[in-house]
Amino acid sequence: MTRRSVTRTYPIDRIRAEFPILGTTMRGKPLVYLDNGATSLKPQVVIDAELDYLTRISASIHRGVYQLSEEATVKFDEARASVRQFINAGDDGEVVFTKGATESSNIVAFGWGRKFLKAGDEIVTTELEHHANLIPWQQVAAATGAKLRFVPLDPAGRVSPESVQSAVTERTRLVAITGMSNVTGYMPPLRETAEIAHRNGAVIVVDGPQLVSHHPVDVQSLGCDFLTFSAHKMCGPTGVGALYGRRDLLEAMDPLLYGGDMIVRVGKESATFKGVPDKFETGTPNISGVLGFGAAVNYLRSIGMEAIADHERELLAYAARRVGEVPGVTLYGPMAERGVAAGGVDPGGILSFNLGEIHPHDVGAVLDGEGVAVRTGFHCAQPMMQFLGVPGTVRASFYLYNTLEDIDRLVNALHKTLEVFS
Ligand code: C6P
Repeated sequence: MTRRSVTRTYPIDRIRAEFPILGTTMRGKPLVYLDNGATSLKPQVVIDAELDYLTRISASIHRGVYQLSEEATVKFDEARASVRQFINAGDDGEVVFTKGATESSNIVAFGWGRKFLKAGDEIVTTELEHHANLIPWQQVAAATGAKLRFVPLDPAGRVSPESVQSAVTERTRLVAITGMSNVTGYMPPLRETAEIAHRNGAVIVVDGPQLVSHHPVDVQSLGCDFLTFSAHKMCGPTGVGALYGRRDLLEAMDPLLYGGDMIVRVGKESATFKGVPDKFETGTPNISGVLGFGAAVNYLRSIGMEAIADHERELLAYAARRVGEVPGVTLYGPMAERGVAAGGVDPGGILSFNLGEIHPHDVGAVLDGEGVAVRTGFHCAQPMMQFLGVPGTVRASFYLYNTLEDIDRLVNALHKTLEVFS
């Protein structure tokens, strides 16, 4: 079937055919998957990469002198190079494999924050943050005596270079900010924020799982010092992700975990450690996951992140218009202004809304019955819910394989919800 593609050149039918799960049903209806903010679907090439390791290689990395172990090590290193290229990091040592963005944030918080912050220092962050980029900083503040300061948001939940500047002082040592809100899809002005942080002698940590999976990211041109992201939100497996860190910063940090494979020499009383990234990767890693991660970034690059971002931009504009027309709908964030975002920044492919007084979970349950998967609730971002003044929202989040028909199915299901609750 040929779908109404948003642009004539975007190969939507081919892309959809590459995701086996899109041929399946949910509650007896063809699946409409709009929960990409939580996790993405996996294309066959990623499944194959994991399967190949599990069926044909299976050996551990860095340890064996035999062929299978050598092959595992080579493929593991190739995956790191692919991830480095994907974000344009300077060298492979700046890419640390982790369990995901949450672990990446904690490595920075404990390895950098706990080591270098002290009483009187300030950590600047925002109410936009996912808990993964807030709670570690709360913990660091409590342990070191550093203070958290929040960048003021405008009524649509945006920050500006001026509002960032107003929160940053000469005591600011670190700015921790999302690359893209998982609630509204809003993307803060990162380059300007990095410049302000650096002008004041602070480092910047960008919480990137939503940004990196949906938009081209170049860590060098953005000027970010740390970037966290997760494979599973970008067509890769769960349980694996990455921390990008500037080499000099990573070298100065302490690891979060200690054990095998990170050491140079171990005596009875002390040990010396390898350099980056090895000192952060103790223990046997998620090898099949890392190989799947490498396949995922190569797959995304083969389509092109610009093309994916354009596709989602069109889907979002259509969704904001169609969902916004459903009686009783309230949209949140920049899309509440129908896509007209401040500072020339378009929001990413996320639409958060409520349907009259109907509880988001009730909306989600009716949508589920119609074969439409969305996320409902507070999205691990309670301060953002407090800012919006709601306990939760319904969130439709789009990705490379979604279509205008998916949005039509969402809208029909919302009308059905209104009927059910009338
Ligand atoms: N957001 C969502 O439905 P992990 O779980 O470690 O892969 O990613 C954590 C994380 C950090 N930052 C942002 C902006 C995120 O969106 C997430 C994960 C999912 O919105 C699960 S709560």
